[in-house]
Amino acid sequence: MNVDLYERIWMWGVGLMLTLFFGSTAAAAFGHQIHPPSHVETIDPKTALGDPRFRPQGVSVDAQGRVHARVVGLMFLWLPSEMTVPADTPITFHLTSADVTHGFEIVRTNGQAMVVPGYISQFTTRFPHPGDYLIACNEYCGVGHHTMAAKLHVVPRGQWQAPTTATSPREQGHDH
Ligand SMILES: [Cu+2]
Repeated sequence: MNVDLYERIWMWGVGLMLTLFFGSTAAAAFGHQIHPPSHVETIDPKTALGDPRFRPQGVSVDAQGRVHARVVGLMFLWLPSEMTVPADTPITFHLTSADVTHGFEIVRTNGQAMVVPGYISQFTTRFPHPGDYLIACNEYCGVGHHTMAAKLHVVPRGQWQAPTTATSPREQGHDH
């Protein structure tokens, strides 16, 4: 088949661009674990603080040994205001808001998600470097917005102690 030279150049050019675009998306997803946070699970913001999916708030370990961090945002604080997680371990964050939209940002990491009332934002990330990280609110939420902050302590994996939470047998079946 005779394809004009210019047409052939364009076809190869388009092919190269598409490879580049899909390749960079794949590299971000599989190489750097950068995934868009999910917002599919719903929750009633009025009862978010007492919702079994957010009890206990803070860091917990599930039956499979995975580490979860459950955080509720409300004007003008993150609950809990302090968390300790192990370095180099996948941490799944579950976030929701009890009032307005907030922005959960673990400064200087790729941990970031919009926190929308009525929805549970979820993302999984790992922190290679131990240290103290600031969790800020990056979505203007009212007069006290600038004070809305929390602390994340990332400690070497060997030094981390899984929190022992007093979970009653009644609540154990509700862990998602
Ligand atoms: Cu805010």
